[in-house]
Amino acid sequence: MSVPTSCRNQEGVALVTVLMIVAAMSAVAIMLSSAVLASTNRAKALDASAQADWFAKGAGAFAQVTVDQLVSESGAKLFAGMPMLAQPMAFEIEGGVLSLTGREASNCFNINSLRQSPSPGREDTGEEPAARKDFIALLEAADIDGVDADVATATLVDWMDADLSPELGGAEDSYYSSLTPPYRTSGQPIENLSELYAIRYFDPSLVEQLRPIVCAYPDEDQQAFNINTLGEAQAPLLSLAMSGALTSEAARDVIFQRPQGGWESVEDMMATPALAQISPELRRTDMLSVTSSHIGVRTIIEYRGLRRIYDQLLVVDETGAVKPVRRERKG
Ligand SMILES: [Ca+2]
Repeated sequence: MSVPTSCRNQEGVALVTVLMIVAAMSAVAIMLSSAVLASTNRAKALDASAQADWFAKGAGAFAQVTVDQLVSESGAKLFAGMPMLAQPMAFEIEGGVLSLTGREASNCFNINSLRQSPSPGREDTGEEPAARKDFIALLEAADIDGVDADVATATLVDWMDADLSPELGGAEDSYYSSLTPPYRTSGQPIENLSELYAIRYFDPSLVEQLRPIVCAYPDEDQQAFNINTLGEAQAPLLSLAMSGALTSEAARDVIFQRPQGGWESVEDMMATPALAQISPELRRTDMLSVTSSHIGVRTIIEYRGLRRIYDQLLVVDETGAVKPVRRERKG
């Protein structure tokens, strides 16, 4: 017995409908599984990120304890090539690796010292502040191309001072507000060297040349330089401490000839022929030391596909205690 044509047509329609429902259900199932997968990956990434933050906190505390131990064992007499400064300390963690690298951070001119009032500790005599004279001398010793040391210093002072009257050659809000986009001076100490890019005349070339010899610390004091960790790029600092009587090139030679393990004392270093011939009143030995007051630690955490970089600045106070003063995420 043959099936009527209308029945066959109805079966065909039902089959197509079923196929369409199956196709739609499959599409929904695929969408749901993609959404679940994306949400699982996101949850995993968030979990890894939270865990990396905990590792960073732990590493920060560990770095402080390690530096504290290093300082108490050595009396803060850090020298170039000592283990913590020469190579990173790496630790395997479940799912990754964590490394800590120490860095001498005392060997730099603290540009926030330019905020000091004239002749610190004395009455304002109208004299140019000592820190400003030093910064001008440093820029000259560093022989930075195409920069007028007086103008660059005046502009930097104007950026940080609270008033709105420009120094000779400097720049205040009246200059920055004419730029596109306009902005204003901070009137505050420099927080990070990258802020220098915003200041008139401080182009990337100048900032890069300054990086090895300047820093921006929360206090306005100038710390002594550690003669046993000075790098050759920091030779202008030694030239400054010798009141310019030693050229940066000659200072580089002195640093290059430093004995293994460093000098015992600043006096020992002064016995070096190149320094011994400099008149004693030009040798500002109070700017030099065999100990470190500022130590930086970089922590790199590589964990489940994440990479985190943190920089920490630790200060050794007069009692020898190590205190964290700044911590920033670099990447
Ligand atoms: Ca000013």
